Amino acid sequence: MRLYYHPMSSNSRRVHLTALELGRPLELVLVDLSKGAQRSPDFLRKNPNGAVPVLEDDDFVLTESHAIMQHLADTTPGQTLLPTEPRARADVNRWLFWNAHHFQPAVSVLAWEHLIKPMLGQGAADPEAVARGTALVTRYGQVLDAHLAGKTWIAQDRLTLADLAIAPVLAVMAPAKLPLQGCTHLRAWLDRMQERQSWKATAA
Ligand SMILES: N[C@@H](CCC(=O)N[C@@H](CS)C(=O)NCC(=O)O)C(=O)O
Repeated sequence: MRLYYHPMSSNSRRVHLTALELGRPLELVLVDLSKGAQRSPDFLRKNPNGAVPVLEDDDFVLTESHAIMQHLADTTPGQTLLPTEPRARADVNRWLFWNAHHFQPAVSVLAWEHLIKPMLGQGAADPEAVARGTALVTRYGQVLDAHLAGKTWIAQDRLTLADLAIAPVLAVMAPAKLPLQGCTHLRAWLDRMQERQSWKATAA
């Protein structure tokens, strides 16, 4: 299997983390986002959205990182990252959708203003965007923090795709100035994630 990715992409990282945790070998193909390789005609044929990650599993081409994680789990016999029992699976899925719909877009606002804009030389942070991003990350960060009180993992009392999907979003905690200092349960969980071999192996 081949993964088109970029090492600084949190969307790519959750797929790479999943493959490592599942013991699935991946051929990694760098898509140089800084040079616009995601908009080349060849790449747009794989993903018309012009974004990484893209998985090629023989003749099956799959986009969308959360869907790719699920496909990797579903095609790994004996895996425990994505339950098959419907309620347990739904419990994990709810966090994948929460991440894709609420948390990651909120963090992206601050990552763009504090980290990516300066890297690209696109000027100073916009105070209105920073205020909006700060409010959203605070709101959703507190949801996750409260959920993690007394828990080791996000879902099902074990490591699941929920943990592997959400942790990469928080890799920009300091440079994106995420307002999560008071979220002690969230931070303890992130520390546990950062201890994992898969996390260390995928550090940009
Ligand atoms: N919803 C997509 C988002 C993919 C995405 O936005 N990837 C970013 C990197 S983290 C990208 O390739 N951006 C390139 C661009 O927008 O030009 C997923 O989960 O896979």
